[in-house]
Amino acid sequence: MIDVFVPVYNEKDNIIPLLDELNEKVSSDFRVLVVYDMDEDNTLPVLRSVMDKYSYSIVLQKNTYGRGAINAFRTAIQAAQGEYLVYAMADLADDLTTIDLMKGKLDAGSDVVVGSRYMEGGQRNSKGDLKAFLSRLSGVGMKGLTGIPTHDISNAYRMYRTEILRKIPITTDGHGGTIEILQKIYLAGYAITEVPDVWNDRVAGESQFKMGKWMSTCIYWCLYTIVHKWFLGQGKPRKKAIKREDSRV
Ligand SMILES: Nc1nc2c(ncn2[C@@H]2O[C@H](COP(=O)(O)OP(=O)(O)OP(=O)(O)O)[C@@H](O)[C@H]2O)c(=O)[nH]1
Ligand SMILES: [Mg+2]
Repeated sequence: MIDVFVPVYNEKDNIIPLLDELNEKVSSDFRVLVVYDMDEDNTLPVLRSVMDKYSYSIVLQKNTYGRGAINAFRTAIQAAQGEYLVYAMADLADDLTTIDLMKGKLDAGSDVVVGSRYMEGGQRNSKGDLKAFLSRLSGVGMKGLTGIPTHDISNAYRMYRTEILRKIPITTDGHGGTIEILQKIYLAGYAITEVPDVWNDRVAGESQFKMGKWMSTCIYWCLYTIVHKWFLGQGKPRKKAIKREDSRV
Protein backbone atom coordinates (compact mmCIF):
# COMPACT_ATOMS: atom_id res chain seq x y z
CA MET A 1 0.00 0.00 0.00
CA ILE A 2 1.11 3.55 -0.77
CA ASP A 3 0.63 6.47 1.59
CA VAL A 4 -0.01 9.50 -0.57
CA PHE A 5 1.19 12.23 1.78
CA VAL A 6 -0.28 15.67 1.04
CA PRO A 7 0.84 18.64 3.19
CA VAL A 8 -1.80 21.36 3.11
CA TYR A 9 -1.81 25.04 3.90
CA ASN A 10 -5.08 26.73 2.91
CA GLU A 11 -5.75 24.62 -0.17
CA LYS A 12 -9.57 24.91 -0.21
CA ASP A 13 -9.72 25.38 -3.99
CA ASN A 14 -7.32 22.57 -4.82
CA ILE A 15 -8.17 19.73 -2.47
CA ILE A 16 -11.23 18.34 -4.29
CA PRO A 17 -9.61 18.48 -7.76
CA LEU A 18 -6.59 16.73 -6.21
CA LEU A 19 -8.70 13.93 -4.72
CA ASP A 20 -10.56 13.57 -8.05
CA GLU A 21 -7.27 13.35 -9.91
CA LEU A 22 -5.97 10.67 -7.58
CA ASN A 23 -9.20 8.77 -8.14
CA GLU A 24 -8.87 9.00 -11.91
CA LYS A 25 -5.15 8.57 -12.36
CA VAL A 26 -3.91 6.08 -9.78
CA SER A 27 -4.74 2.41 -9.99
CA SER A 28 -2.32 1.15 -7.30
CA ASP A 29 -3.61 0.53 -3.78
CA PHE A 30 -3.25 3.77 -1.82
CA ARG A 31 -4.60 5.90 0.98
CA VAL A 32 -4.28 9.66 1.33
CA LEU A 33 -2.62 11.16 4.39
CA VAL A 34 -3.42 14.88 4.57
CA VAL A 35 -1.29 16.76 7.13
CA TYR A 36 -2.39 20.24 8.21
CA ASP A 37 -0.95 22.72 10.73
CA MET A 38 -3.87 24.61 12.19
CA ASP A 39 -7.52 23.92 12.94
CA GLU A 40 -8.57 27.05 11.04
CA ASP A 41 -6.94 25.90 7.78
CA ASN A 42 -9.51 26.48 5.03
CA THR A 43 -8.81 23.06 3.47
CA LEU A 44 -10.42 21.25 6.39
CA PRO A 45 -14.15 22.03 6.03
CA VAL A 46 -14.01 21.34 2.31
CA LEU A 47 -12.16 18.08 2.83
CA ARG A 48 -14.46 16.92 5.64
CA SER A 49 -17.51 17.53 3.46
CA VAL A 50 -16.30 15.10 0.76
CA MET A 51 -13.91 12.66 2.35
CA ASP A 52 -16.44 9.82 2.71
CA LYS A 53 -17.28 9.91 -0.98
CA TYR A 54 -14.06 8.40 -2.26
CA SER A 55 -13.38 4.70 -2.69
CA TYR A 56 -9.95 5.03 -1.07
CA SER A 57 -9.40 6.06 2.53
CA ILE A 58 -8.43 9.59 3.53
CA VAL A 59 -6.74 10.26 6.85
CA LEU A 60 -6.62 13.76 8.26
CA GLN A 61 -3.67 14.26 10.55
CA LYS A 62 -2.59 17.35 12.47
CA ASN A 63 1.07 18.27 12.21
CA THR A 64 2.68 17.06 15.43
CA TYR A 65 6.13 18.64 14.91
CA GLY A 66 5.10 22.30 14.66
CA ARG A 67 4.09 24.29 11.61
CA GLY A 68 5.57 24.02 8.15
CA ALA A 69 5.57 21.56 5.26
CA ILE A 70 8.73 19.79 6.39
CA ASN A 71 7.23 19.18 9.83
CA ALA A 72 4.16 17.83 8.06
CA PHE A 73 6.52 15.45 6.25
CA ARG A 74 8.04 14.34 9.58
CA THR A 75 4.51 13.75 10.88
CA ALA A 76 3.60 11.72 7.79
CA ILE A 77 6.73 9.57 8.07
CA GLN A 78 5.66 8.65 11.58
CA ALA A 79 1.98 8.12 10.70
CA ALA A 80 2.54 6.19 7.47
CA GLN A 81 1.34 2.60 7.31
CA GLY A 82 2.28 1.67 3.76
CA GLU A 83 5.45 0.16 2.41
CA TYR A 84 5.84 3.22 0.17
CA LEU A 85 5.22 6.92 0.72
CA VAL A 86 4.79 9.48 -2.05
CA TYR A 87 5.09 13.20 -1.29
CA ALA A 88 2.37 14.85 -3.37
CA MET A 89 1.64 18.56 -3.50
CA ALA A 90 -1.94 19.77 -3.05
CA ASP A 91 -1.47 22.49 -5.65
CA LEU A 92 -2.00 20.15 -8.64
CA ALA A 93 1.51 20.93 -9.90
CA ASP A 94 2.59 17.37 -10.61
CA ASP A 95 1.55 14.66 -13.02
CA LEU A 96 -0.14 12.07 -10.79
CA THR A 97 -0.24 9.40 -13.48
CA THR A 98 3.39 8.79 -12.52
CA ILE A 99 2.43 7.38 -9.11
CA ASP A 100 1.83 3.96 -10.69
CA LEU A 101 5.14 4.22 -12.57
CA MET A 102 6.96 5.17 -9.37
CA LYS A 103 5.50 2.16 -7.60
CA GLY A 104 6.63 -0.08 -10.45
CA LYS A 105 10.21 1.18 -10.02
CA LEU A 106 10.16 0.57 -6.26
CA ASP A 107 8.72 -2.91 -6.82
CA ALA A 108 11.64 -3.54 -9.17
CA GLY A 109 14.20 -2.66 -6.48
CA SER A 110 14.67 1.12 -6.42
CA ASP A 111 14.56 2.84 -3.04
CA VAL A 112 13.45 6.32 -4.16
CA VAL A 113 11.84 7.49 -7.39
CA VAL A 114 12.01 11.18 -8.22
CA GLY A 115 9.43 12.97 -10.36
CA SER A 116 11.83 14.64 -12.78
CA ARG A 117 11.02 17.75 -14.77
CA TYR A 118 14.43 18.00 -16.35
CA MET A 119 14.93 14.51 -17.77
CA GLU A 120 13.83 13.57 -21.25
CA GLY A 121 10.02 13.52 -21.32
CA GLY A 122 9.71 15.79 -18.29
CA GLN A 123 8.53 19.38 -18.45
CA ARG A 124 8.41 22.44 -16.26
CA ASN A 125 5.63 24.76 -17.35
CA SER A 126 6.23 27.93 -15.39
CA LYS A 127 7.37 31.43 -16.05
CA GLY A 128 11.10 31.63 -16.73
CA ASP A 129 11.95 33.19 -13.38
CA LEU A 130 15.01 32.94 -11.13
CA LYS A 131 13.49 30.06 -9.19
CA ALA A 132 12.99 28.01 -12.36
CA PHE A 133 16.56 28.75 -13.44
CA LEU A 134 18.09 27.81 -10.06
CA SER A 135 15.97 24.69 -9.79
CA ARG A 136 17.16 23.45 -13.19
CA LEU A 137 20.74 24.48 -12.46
CA SER A 138 20.81 22.63 -9.13
CA GLY A 139 19.36 19.51 -10.74
CA VAL A 140 21.59 19.30 -13.74
CA GLY A 141 24.63 20.61 -11.81
CA MET A 142 24.36 18.06 -9.02
CA LYS A 143 23.94 15.20 -11.47
CA GLY A 144 27.11 16.27 -13.25
CA LEU A 145 29.09 17.01 -10.09
CA THR A 146 28.15 14.07 -7.89
CA GLY A 147 26.58 11.48 -10.17
CA ILE A 148 23.30 11.50 -8.27
CA PRO A 149 21.03 9.59 -10.66
CA THR A 150 18.36 12.23 -11.14
CA HIS A 151 18.17 15.49 -13.06
CA ASP A 152 15.82 17.04 -10.50
CA ILE A 153 16.96 17.20 -6.89
CA SER A 154 14.61 20.08 -6.10
CA ASN A 155 11.31 18.38 -6.82
CA ALA A 156 9.69 17.16 -3.60
CA TYR A 157 7.37 14.92 -5.63
CA ARG A 158 9.00 11.55 -4.98
CA MET A 159 8.10 8.06 -3.82
CA TYR A 160 10.21 6.47 -1.07
CA ARG A 161 10.41 3.19 0.77
CA THR A 162 8.93 4.25 4.10
CA GLU A 163 11.49 2.26 6.10
CA ILE A 164 14.32 4.35 4.61
CA LEU A 165 12.64 7.60 5.58
CA ARG A 166 12.46 6.32 9.14
CA LYS A 167 16.21 5.70 9.22
CA ILE A 168 17.33 9.14 8.03
CA PRO A 169 16.47 12.17 10.14
CA ILE A 170 15.67 15.52 8.47
CA THR A 171 17.40 18.38 10.28
CA THR A 172 16.52 21.29 7.97
CA ASP A 173 13.50 23.51 8.45
CA GLY A 174 11.61 24.74 5.41
CA HIS A 175 11.15 23.34 1.91
CA GLY A 176 14.91 22.61 1.66
CA GLY A 177 14.46 19.61 3.98
CA THR A 178 13.40 17.58 0.97
CA ILE A 179 16.75 18.34 -0.66
CA GLU A 180 18.56 17.20 2.49
CA ILE A 181 16.75 13.87 2.60
CA LEU A 182 17.53 13.04 -1.02
CA GLN A 183 21.21 13.92 -0.65
CA LYS A 184 21.50 11.79 2.51
CA ILE A 185 19.73 8.88 0.82
CA TYR A 186 22.19 9.16 -2.06
CA LEU A 187 25.22 9.32 0.24
CA ALA A 188 23.93 6.28 2.12
CA GLY A 189 24.10 4.34 -1.15
CA TYR A 190 20.41 3.68 -1.71
CA ALA A 191 19.13 3.25 -5.25
CA ILE A 192 17.61 6.42 -6.67
CA THR A 193 15.87 6.58 -10.02
CA GLU A 194 13.53 8.99 -11.79
CA VAL A 195 10.46 9.16 -13.99
CA PRO A 196 9.44 12.13 -16.16
CA ASP A 197 7.13 14.62 -14.44
CA VAL A 198 5.17 17.29 -16.27
CA TRP A 199 4.95 20.13 -13.77
CA ASN A 200 2.69 23.19 -13.88
CA ASP A 201 2.63 26.33 -11.75
CA ARG A 202 -0.24 26.42 -9.29
CA VAL A 203 -3.41 28.17 -10.53
CA ALA A 204 -5.36 28.53 -7.23
CA GLY A 205 -4.15 29.39 -3.74
CA GLU A 206 -0.85 30.94 -2.71
CA SER A 207 2.63 29.51 -2.84
CA GLN A 208 4.36 29.26 0.56
CA PHE A 209 7.74 28.84 -1.08
CA LYS A 210 10.51 31.01 0.46
CA MET A 211 13.20 31.60 -2.12
CA GLY A 212 15.99 32.90 0.15
CA LYS A 213 15.70 30.11 2.67
CA TRP A 214 15.44 27.46 -0.02
CA MET A 215 18.48 28.76 -1.88
CA SER A 216 20.76 28.76 1.16
CA THR A 217 19.64 25.25 2.14
CA CYS A 218 20.08 24.02 -1.40
CA ILE A 219 23.62 25.40 -1.63
CA TYR A 220 24.48 23.91 1.78
CA TRP A 221 23.28 20.39 0.94
CA CYS A 222 24.80 20.47 -2.54
CA LEU A 223 28.22 21.37 -1.08
CA TYR A 224 27.72 18.80 1.68
CA THR A 225 27.09 16.10 -0.91
CA ILE A 226 30.04 17.11 -3.07
CA VAL A 227 32.40 16.98 -0.05
CA HIS A 228 31.01 13.69 1.30
CA LYS A 229 31.03 12.09 -2.13
CA TRP A 230 34.49 13.13 -3.32
CA PHE A 231 36.48 13.64 -0.11
CA LEU A 232 34.86 11.17 2.26
CA GLY A 233 34.04 8.45 -0.27
CA GLN A 234 30.35 8.16 0.49
CA GLY A 235 27.59 7.44 -2.04
CA LYS A 236 28.78 4.02 -3.12
CA PRO A 237 25.83 1.82 -4.10
CA ARG A 238 24.75 -0.69 -1.50
CA LYS A 239 25.26 -4.35 -2.34
CA LYS A 240 21.52 -5.06 -2.24
CA ALA A 241 21.13 -6.06 -5.91
CA ILE A 242 24.07 -8.48 -5.78
CA LYS A 243 22.77 -10.07 -2.56
CA ARG A 244 19.41 -10.65 -4.22
CA GLU A 245 21.01 -12.43 -7.17
CA ASP A 246 23.12 -14.55 -4.81
CA SER A 247 20.08 -15.61 -2.84
CA ARG A 248 18.43 -16.89 -6.00
CA VAL A 249 21.31 -19.24 -6.79
N1 LIG B 1 1.15 21.57 6.47
C1 LIG B 1 1.72 22.52 5.71
N2 LIG B 1 1.72 22.41 4.38
C2 LIG B 1 2.30 23.37 3.65
C3 LIG B 1 2.93 24.50 4.23
N3 LIG B 1 3.43 25.28 3.24
C4 LIG B 1 3.12 24.67 2.08
N4 LIG B 1 2.44 23.52 2.33
C5 LIG B 1 1.92 22.57 1.33
O1 LIG B 1 3.04 22.04 0.64
C6 LIG B 1 2.75 21.87 -0.75
C7 LIG B 1 3.73 22.68 -1.58
O2 LIG B 1 3.64 24.04 -1.18
P1 LIG B 1 3.79 25.26 -2.17
O3 LIG B 1 3.43 26.47 -1.38
O4 LIG B 1 3.04 25.01 -3.43
O5 LIG B 1 5.34 25.32 -2.42
P2 LIG B 1 6.18 24.71 -3.59
O6 LIG B 1 5.38 23.71 -4.36
O7 LIG B 1 7.47 24.27 -3.04
O8 LIG B 1 6.45 26.02 -4.43
P3 LIG B 1 5.78 26.55 -5.76
O9 LIG B 1 6.73 26.16 -6.81
O10 LIG B 1 5.72 28.01 -5.57
O11 LIG B 1 4.44 25.90 -5.93
C8 LIG B 1 1.30 22.29 -0.90
O12 LIG B 1 0.50 21.13 -0.80
C9 LIG B 1 1.07 23.22 0.27
O13 LIG B 1 -0.29 23.31 0.66
C10 LIG B 1 2.93 24.61 5.67
O14 LIG B 1 3.43 25.57 6.25
N5 LIG B 1 2.32 23.59 6.34
MG1 LIG C 1 3.70 24.22 -5.30
